[in-house]
Amino acid sequence: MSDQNPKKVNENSKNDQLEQFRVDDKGRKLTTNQGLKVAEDEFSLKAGERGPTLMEDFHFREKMTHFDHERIPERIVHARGFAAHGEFELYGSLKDYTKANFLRDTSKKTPVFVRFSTVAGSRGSAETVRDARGFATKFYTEEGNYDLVGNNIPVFFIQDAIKFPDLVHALKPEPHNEMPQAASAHDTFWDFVANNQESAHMVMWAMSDRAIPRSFRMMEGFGVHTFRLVNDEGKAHFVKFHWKPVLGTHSLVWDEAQKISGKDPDFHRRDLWESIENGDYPEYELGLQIIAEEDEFNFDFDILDPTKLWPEEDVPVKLVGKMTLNRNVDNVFAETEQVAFHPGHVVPGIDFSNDPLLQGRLFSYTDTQLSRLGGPNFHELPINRPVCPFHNNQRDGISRHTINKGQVSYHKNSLAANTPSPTPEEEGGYVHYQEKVEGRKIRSRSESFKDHFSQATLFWNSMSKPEKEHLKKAFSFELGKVKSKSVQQQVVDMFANVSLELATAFAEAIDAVPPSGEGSAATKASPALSQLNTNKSPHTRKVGVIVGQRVSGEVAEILQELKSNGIQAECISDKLGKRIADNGSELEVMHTFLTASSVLFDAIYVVGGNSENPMFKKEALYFVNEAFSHYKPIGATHEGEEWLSEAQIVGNPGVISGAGKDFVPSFIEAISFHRHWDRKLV
Ligand code: HDE
Repeated sequence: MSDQNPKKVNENSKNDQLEQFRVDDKGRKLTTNQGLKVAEDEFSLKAGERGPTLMEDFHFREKMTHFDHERIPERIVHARGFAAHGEFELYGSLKDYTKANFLRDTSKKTPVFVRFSTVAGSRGSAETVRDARGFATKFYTEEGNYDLVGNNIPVFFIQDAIKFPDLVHALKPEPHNEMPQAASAHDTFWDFVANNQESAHMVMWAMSDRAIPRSFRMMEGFGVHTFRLVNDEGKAHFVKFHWKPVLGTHSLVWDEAQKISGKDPDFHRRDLWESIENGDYPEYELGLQIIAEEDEFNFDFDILDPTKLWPEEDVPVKLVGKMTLNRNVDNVFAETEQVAFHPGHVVPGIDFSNDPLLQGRLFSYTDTQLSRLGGPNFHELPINRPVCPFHNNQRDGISRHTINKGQVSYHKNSLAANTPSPTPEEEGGYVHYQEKVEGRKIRSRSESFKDHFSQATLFWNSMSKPEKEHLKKAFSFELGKVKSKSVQQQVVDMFANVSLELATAFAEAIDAVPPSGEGSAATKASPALSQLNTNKSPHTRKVGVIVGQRVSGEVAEILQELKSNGIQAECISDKLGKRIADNGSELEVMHTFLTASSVLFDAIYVVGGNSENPMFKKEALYFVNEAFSHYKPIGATHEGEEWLSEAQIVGNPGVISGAGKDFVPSFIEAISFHRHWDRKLV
């Protein structure tokens, strides 16, 4: 939790810049876009009261034309996204590794804008679908914008960018009937997987709990590719970027995720928005894994291969700074939708590697913005402008904002004393790392990219028992939706190379021929990959409190205690309104059984206390049983205690019942564990 006060945020230079574009229309006169005051806005100009509308009606045409174009083409991938502003602070100077100013000057707070997204779904799709999440950060540095355009999964499906259109065509809804929306559980995706086996490792991640995060605030971010950091002496190191959420990495369970898609399709954006509004600012630490250039070939994988991660036990993650998201956007379209990220937006001291996926991305992002944002001037949109000045000889084009003065728009020139002029490297001009490159022009893949299964098995070996069970179920679900028997069988046979146990389990579930052969003999594991080893904290967790018409004063005290531990307790009942506890304190019921659902909370606390409504207990027990089946912490006091006994769940892990001084600490501890997997479901 950050204690940043809002005043400091207002001092942020990006915010000052955006302020110039903010307009409040409230209380103003209605005008056309040319500033003409409008006398009538309800009737179009017609030839007679019952006559046709006239071409001359410039106001109608301006208003309607604008409306017709209020949607721009959505992003072809990552269409559904949500963003927030914040700042980045460095723990210590990284000058030994990089020239980048924002990574060496600890006195600086760099403004950032972060957009989280799903990949496959369209802009209106639900947020808790099974998918990778985009985690794109724009750092507005004094040396220009630096974009770290990452995902919440550290590897990718393919090794070469030329395959990206194929991957996305296979993943997106099938073209003949545009189904299914925001889902990989269909024939073309799995056909792609089986026939492009480099996807094995990322498929393991996509079928794991990582693909159904509890919150944007509780997921890791990864730059995926290997990049370079370059220092003042021109020495380079290979680097991988990580974001580590301070609250830990936590996920939903699949049944819950599916239900949330209906109950609250905006679940992730609501969570981010409300946390920031409440002052519970999401925080992520920036981590670097660094490999010296001389060690490039000392690994059993190619460090340029984006289907490979660097196990954290072999190459430790050095935490170098912290990002805090502390301000919601003013307007989703102007900021979140129009922001344009690009992995090629770098600053001196950050450079690329020859990862063939990264190389292709360096072309794609500008190209896609040209059609998505309508032309070459999208860098002038307020959210995309750097905070430092920018000058060059680029001119004109659709929606140009800048009014470039003067007669000269070419380099070199004498009429403007050869300005704008290049900056030498020593003074901060960007110079590409002078890597030696040699080779024939060929289309092929290096031998060192051909091992597709070792790290998929490493991932499997690193999972805890419940995580392995979730993987088996996810594969069984996804392939259970595939219609082609041949594709199902190909996938079983492919994943037998990763784990015989996994492939056998889902082969059985989908009635495919069980895999034969030995399976993988690899035993290496990386404990850092299991979410069971993540940070645990009760902070910002949401508890649904089921209360009736009568509430004991003790309950009000318990809720107060939960709140003072950073937990959000929200009351649910059969009717909205205030409840006066028997000690005189007041509770506000914010949700009813109709508007709330157990899946929207991290934990349930049942108090009870309603004898008049015969359905009350039934509704309360529905919440309890559902939360129990999703392994959530459940607390009960007063009448709720009896109800838990009736539900026969008392004594299970994470089920805390009985008023008394131990209740609150035990319940908080249970909440901090997130889920209680060693529970026997009845
Ligand atoms: Fe992207 N990707 N991508 N991608 N990507 C886009 O750019 C692309 C890849 C990522 O919130 C597009 O502005 C290619 C990896 C994020 O605005 C497009 C390849 C990673 C976002 C594009 C990849 C990403 C995008 C669509 C394979 C993680 C959303 C709209 C070579 C490291 C950014 C846009 C936002 C968006 C191309 C693979 C992350 C089409 C060709 C790997 C987070 O340009």
